[in-house]
Amino acid sequence: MRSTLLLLLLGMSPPVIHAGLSIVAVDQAGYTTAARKVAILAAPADSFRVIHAATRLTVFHGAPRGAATPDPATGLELWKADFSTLRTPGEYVLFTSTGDSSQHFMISDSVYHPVFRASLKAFYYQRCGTSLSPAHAGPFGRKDPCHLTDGIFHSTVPDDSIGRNVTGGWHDAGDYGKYVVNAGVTMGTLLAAYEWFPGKFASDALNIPESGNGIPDLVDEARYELLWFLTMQDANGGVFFKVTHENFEGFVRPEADGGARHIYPISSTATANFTAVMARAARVFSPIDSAFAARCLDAAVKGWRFLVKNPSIVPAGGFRNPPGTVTGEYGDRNDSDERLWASAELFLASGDAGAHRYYTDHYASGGIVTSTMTWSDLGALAHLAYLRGNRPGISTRVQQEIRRSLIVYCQSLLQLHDLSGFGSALELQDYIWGSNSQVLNNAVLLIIGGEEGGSPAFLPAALDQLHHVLGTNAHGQSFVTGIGAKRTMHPHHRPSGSDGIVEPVPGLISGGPNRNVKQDPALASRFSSATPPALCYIDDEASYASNEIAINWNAPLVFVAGYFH
Ligand code: G3I
Ligand code: 9MR
Ligand code: ZN
Repeated sequence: MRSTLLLLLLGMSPPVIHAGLSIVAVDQAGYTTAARKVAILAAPADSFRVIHAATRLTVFHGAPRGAATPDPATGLELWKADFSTLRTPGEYVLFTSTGDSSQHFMISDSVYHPVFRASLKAFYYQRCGTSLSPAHAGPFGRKDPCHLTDGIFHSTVPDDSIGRNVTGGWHDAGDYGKYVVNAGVTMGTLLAAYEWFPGKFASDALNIPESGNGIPDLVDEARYELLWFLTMQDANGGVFFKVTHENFEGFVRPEADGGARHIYPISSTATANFTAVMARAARVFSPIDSAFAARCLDAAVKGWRFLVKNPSIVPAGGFRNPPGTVTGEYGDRNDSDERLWASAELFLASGDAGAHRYYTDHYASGGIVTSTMTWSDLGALAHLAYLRGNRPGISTRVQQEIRRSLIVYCQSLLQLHDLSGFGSALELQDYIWGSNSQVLNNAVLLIIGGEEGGSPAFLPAALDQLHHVLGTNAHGQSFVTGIGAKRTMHPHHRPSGSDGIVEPVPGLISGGPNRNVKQDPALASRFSSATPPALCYIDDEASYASNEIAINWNAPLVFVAGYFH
């Protein structure tokens, strides 16, 4: 709301939405020297030139290749300008013979370093229950801690009328709520990145309060969330669903957001996500802080016991908001994928035979890797954990089956990628709320598929997913705040909308195109069900269904940018 006001005051018109005309879309963070480099043009041109930004010298000259048919996701006719053989580091612009030009971009082997750093640092900015000092947060800091009474006095949990201290953790998204279910997939992804590729995620210099303590900042940042997780577990091992107001708060500073925040009842999806995360955390922390690792494992074991004792979904039918509450529901009527994930992680952390049996009894029901992970579908994370795990007693036969299934699934992603004008491995129906996270989670699968001996085309296709969210898309926009010349400027993010600073908090990724345009009024006023799905996006703070940010969307960005940096 703040940014719209600014524009009005300056007498400027609101941002024009890109109909896809005359765009020259590039990855605005840039390209590593050896990588494939392809700009996408939405208008025909006989030739294109890449120009060195400073010297204005033409360093590459080529002819675009046209697509035979319009791109289904955008309805656009598209052309590819391939300049892969340009490998000299520098800053460039691409011009077409018709006079269109790209945003500036870099070629260098460190282009994803800022993306990785910013996307991980973004979690620090999401911290709740603390102040953010100017030394670490610059202009995006706050003197006073927020939400210090979370859960202490108010509770919707029966028999828990005195409440409990559930301060800390990260704000979920553009709102200030804290939801265990969504934090589950987030933490699973972040800790997986570290567990599988520790060398790539070892930076201890992101300028968070813990930087320089000898522990990778990713692990320190994860611990901040884990400490909150621990507060959310009841004595019976079950885990409370969320901590929020009854209604979404206004666009106010976090520290100005007073009033009651409630703890909502225990759910089995929350408990299973918690169990999986705690088990993985136990493994990650074991060489770093064995006492903390033991605490995590103990919590995971209690969580698993609760699940074993309650074999059907809790509450019956899945968690629903009680009357009067409208905050995020993360509605999920099926907790079997969460249970599967918990079983795999607990077995890998402790060797628990019951958990192992649960995994091996259930892993193949309905196929193995059949979907990409989301907050509601943890199947892929369960299988990847088992595949990448090692523990005495692990079944190499099951691992081999998972590997084969993953590679088949990645082949289907590769096909989607090849059919897509802008290289995203999405089907038309995948352009839903948070679609950019689907793009990046597909990249995570392609990375692991590539690492596990799949096609040599998997890794370049994974990198194309990163290019897609960093600018090679129908909006010619980097969806990551602070990255790229034309980038998300008006995310649905309360801290960014209430700090009086033009630049939003950096390192956050927009949800992205959402074909269900009735899901917010800003989308509905611009688009209809006839709009091609990938066009249904607007960089407007009002558009929570296409331009909010969320921790579970940032986590795969950290994974993918960190992998390629
Ligand atoms: O899965 C179905 C798919 O089968 C169907 O074809 C498609 C067509 O409508 O819908 C899919 O469901 C979507 C679901 O997300 C799947 O992820 C729903 O339409 C969509 O409404 C739902 O959106 C969720 C949104 O909350 C509203 O409930 C987002 O995933 C979720 O990320 C978002 O989370 C919010 C929290 O509630 C509150 N905090 C902010 C956060 C981010 O916006
Ligand atoms: O701001 C809320 C956002 O974080 C949620 O994802 C979204 C989910 O429905 O809801 C947003 O809140 C809006 C509410 O739903 C309707 N009134 C306007 C609110 C945005 O300011
Ligand atoms: Zn807070």
